[in-house]
Formats: sequence, C-alpha cells, structure tokens
Amino acid sequence: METARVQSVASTCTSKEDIPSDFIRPENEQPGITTVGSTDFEIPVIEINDSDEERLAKVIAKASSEIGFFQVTNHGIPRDVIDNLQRAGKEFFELPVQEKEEYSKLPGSLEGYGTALQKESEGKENIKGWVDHLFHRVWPPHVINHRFWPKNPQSYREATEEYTKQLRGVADKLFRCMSIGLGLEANELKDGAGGENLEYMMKINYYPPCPRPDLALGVPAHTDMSTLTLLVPNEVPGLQICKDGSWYNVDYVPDAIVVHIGDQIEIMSNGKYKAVLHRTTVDKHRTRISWPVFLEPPADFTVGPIPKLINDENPAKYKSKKYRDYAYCKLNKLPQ
Ligand SMILES: O=C(O)CCC(=O)C(=O)O
Repeated sequence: METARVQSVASTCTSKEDIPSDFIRPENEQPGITTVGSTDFEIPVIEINDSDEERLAKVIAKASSEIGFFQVTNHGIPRDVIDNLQRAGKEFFELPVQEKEEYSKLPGSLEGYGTALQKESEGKENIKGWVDHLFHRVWPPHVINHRFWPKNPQSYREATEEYTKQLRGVADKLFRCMSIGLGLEANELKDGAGGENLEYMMKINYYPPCPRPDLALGVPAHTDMSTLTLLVPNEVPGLQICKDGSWYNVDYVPDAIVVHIGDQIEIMSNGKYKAVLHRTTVDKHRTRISWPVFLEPPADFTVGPIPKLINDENPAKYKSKKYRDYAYCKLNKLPQ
C-alpha cells in the first residue's frame, strides 16, 4: 500500500500502554496502519424518493453489484422518529452497568445486552472489540421477546416500534428495486428470503471514546449473514468498508440510512450482488452509536440462488440451506 494514501486515525496517541493489550489488533487489522485516506471511487448516496422504480432499480443494482453498500436519503422516515429512537437508545446505554445487566444475554441467546469486555469468539487471539451492544428482535410480532427491550427510558418501546414500522416501508422498497434490478418480478427477492416472515433483528452498538483508536477496532471485519442491514448512526464517523483489499472511511451523511448487502442476498442473486466486508473504528474523544437492523430469513427457511437466475451457463455458485444452518456455520467459522 502506498504510504502517502495511508492515514493515521489517531496520530496523537502516545504509547501502546494506553489501552489493555487484549484490545490491540495485529498490525494487519490496525486502523492506523490499514486505513486508506481517500477513495478513487464514489461510495453511493442514493435518493430513494424516485417513484420510477425501474430507474431507481438500475442505480441500486449497480451499487449492490459493484460495492455491496450504499446510503439512502429521502427515504421518508421523519427526522423526529430517528431522533426518538436514538435518544432512547443513548439513554439506555448511559444507565449504570447493573441496570443494563438486567438485560444481559442468556446462555445460547443472541438477544440481550453484551458488555465491551466480552471476548469475541473469533481467532485464537480472542481480541476484544471496543464496544457494548444490545440485540433484540423488533418484527414480526410473534418473534419479539420484550424481556430484552429496555424499560428505562420509558420512551424506548414506543420509539423503537415507530421506527420499525417506518423502516419496513424502506426495506420493502429496497427489496422491490433490488429484485427488479436482477430482472425478477418485484416480489421475488423478498419472497426468496421468507417474505412477510422476514425477521428484523435490531442491534445497538455503543462505542465509547478510546485512547488508542489507531490500534483497536469496534467491530472487526465481517460481512453480515442476513439479507440486508439498514443502519442509522449518530454523527460520529467510524464505519469502514473494504474494496479490492483496502479499507475506506464511510462519510456520515445526515439523515441517511446506511445499507449493507448481506450474505443471503449475495446467495439469492447467485453472486451478482456482493455482501460488503466492513468494520468499525472508534473515536478518541467521542462516543459513536449505531443502530443496525438485520433483516433475517426465519431459521427454518431455506435460502439459495433464485432458480430463475441459474442455468447451464450460470450454474449455482452457492448451496441452498436453512438459514439456521448457514448461521451456525458462519458463527462457528465452519465451511458453508
Ligand atoms: O456501527 C456500524 O456502523 C456497523 C456495525 C456492524 O457492522 C455490526 O454491528 O455488525
């Protein structure tokens, strides 16, 4: 990598002793060494209020196949709905740890609160991520377990329900456009992932200030195993995407929703759309918070390349399997 294009995320930091060693990434993952300062390609920001879905489909299909990532504006979710969601989530994370721990994950459950000091189950090194998080499902009603929804602040439930209701409309529009962009009927992509049974898993990532943001990561490099991820961050940048082996900062775009293509869309499209490899950095002085919602097929639903997209010249590149089995292999780092 050319040194001139490399940017140090925290050049003012002084010594490695500033953070515990189990947060320090190996050099090939350290953002201070591996972040590329400028892009020679554009990270797409797409206005989705275009009522011509054919035209919109082309733009979205291009971003989905070239990068697997874009941000959408003019999505129709009112600013105050997002503000209420973000205020409630921030207030929860600012509570004393004992109160947050009432929502801790139970053995074997993905939902619940996890602390920053939890070890990642990845790699032999067990390096920790500089982040706290809370997971819980928000849609459809039969998969929701309110045990994991904070009761404090009181506004949390209503704010989250209202955001979810609005987000479903955006998700449906994106699915329709992505389906048309593959030459399919508008409903086929969503139907291939479970249709109205698609499950919405919300996560809140809370990244406190870090004295050595050049050495640590919030969330390490990964692709999302879901279909699509729709995310609203606070104003502190930190998301990076990988393209052709290099890491690029994603700008914070006010009022935008960040869209990641996940593994299940890559599979259904038989590789035409790409799941984006991404990670998060942390800030020396400011707290970053993000609210991804992962749109997941039901556990027993089988996902595979959409039959209309495969033929003798373009055979299936991926296995069809139950989402439960896909998730098990991904989480345990087993071959798919
Ligand atoms: O915080 C972000 O912007 C991305 C978070 C993420 O990739 C994740 O939680 O899986």
